[in-house]
This record gives sequence, C-alpha cells and structure tokens, in this order.
Amino acid sequence: MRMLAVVALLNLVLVASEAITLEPCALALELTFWRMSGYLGYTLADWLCIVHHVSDFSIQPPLSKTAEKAYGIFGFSNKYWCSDGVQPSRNYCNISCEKFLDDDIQDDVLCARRVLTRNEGAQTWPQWAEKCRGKDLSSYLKDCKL
Ligand SMILES: *[C@@H]1O[C@H](CO)[C@@H](O)[C@H](O)[C@H]1NC(C)=O
Ligand SMILES: [Ca+2]
Repeated sequence: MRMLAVVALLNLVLVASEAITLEPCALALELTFWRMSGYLGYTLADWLCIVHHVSDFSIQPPLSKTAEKAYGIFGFSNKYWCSDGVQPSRNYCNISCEKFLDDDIQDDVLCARRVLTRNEGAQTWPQWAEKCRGKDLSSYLKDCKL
C-alpha cells in the first residue's frame, strides 16, 4: 500500500516535469480558432515568431519558484501576469501560473490579449521587437495548411 503510494507520487512528478512541445502549424490553427490572427494588428506569423523566440514552442515547468520565472509558450512572468503562490505578483491575468503549463492554450491566449491591451502591444516581449518586428516572417506559415 505504502509502496504504491510512493510509485504514484513519482509518476506524478515525472509527468509534471515533462515538457510539452507544440507543433508550429498546430499552434497556428489553434491561434486562428481563438481569433488571434490579426488581433490588434498582430499576424499569425507574429505570434509564431514570438512563441518561437520566447519558448521555442515548448512548455516546461520552471525548475524552482525562487525568483522571477516565465511560464508557458508566451513566457508569462510570475511577478506580473500570473501567480505561482510563492512570488508576490500583480497577477494582471488573475490566474495561477500552472494554467500555462498544460496544452490547453485558451487561457494563455486570453492572457496574451491582456498583455497587448494593458501594455504597449507586443513590446512586452522584447524578443518580438528584436527578432520579429519588421522581419519577413513568411517562413513560419509556409508549410501550414490553414
Ligand atoms: C479572478 O478569478 C477569480 C477565480 O477565477 C474570480 O472569482 C474573480 O472574480 C477574478 N477577479 C477579477 C478581478 O477578474
Ligand atoms: Ca493553458
């Protein structure tokens, strides 16, 4: 009985620390479904470029909660956008950071929209200004059937 409990706990830990990697075209489809294409002027390719440079399409739990950390494909900070229950947070998206570690991106999208409307658009993601803005982003979608 006790053994079983330990095994179950181990399984949970392994699952929890496993990275989820999203396929870019599948993400593009989901972002389309959630009406992110063209939202406030940001194209699908802009979103893919942001996700590429912020998280490389990978959802990985932070190894510790002892400092500012970025959660999920959009890299939401546990000091501003979500709360991990450890860091003091403004929690502008009013959500637990854990919600950005699953493969359901609806809440991630809602928070990304809030980032755009609350801050100066995609400036919040320094990666966007550096690697995406004004660049030819057509390669992100060229193999996608949308
Ligand atoms: C924050 O989320 C909680 C629970 O999901 C909800 O009850 C509350 O009304 C929300 N607060 C704001 C300001 O949206
Ligand atoms: Ca989520």
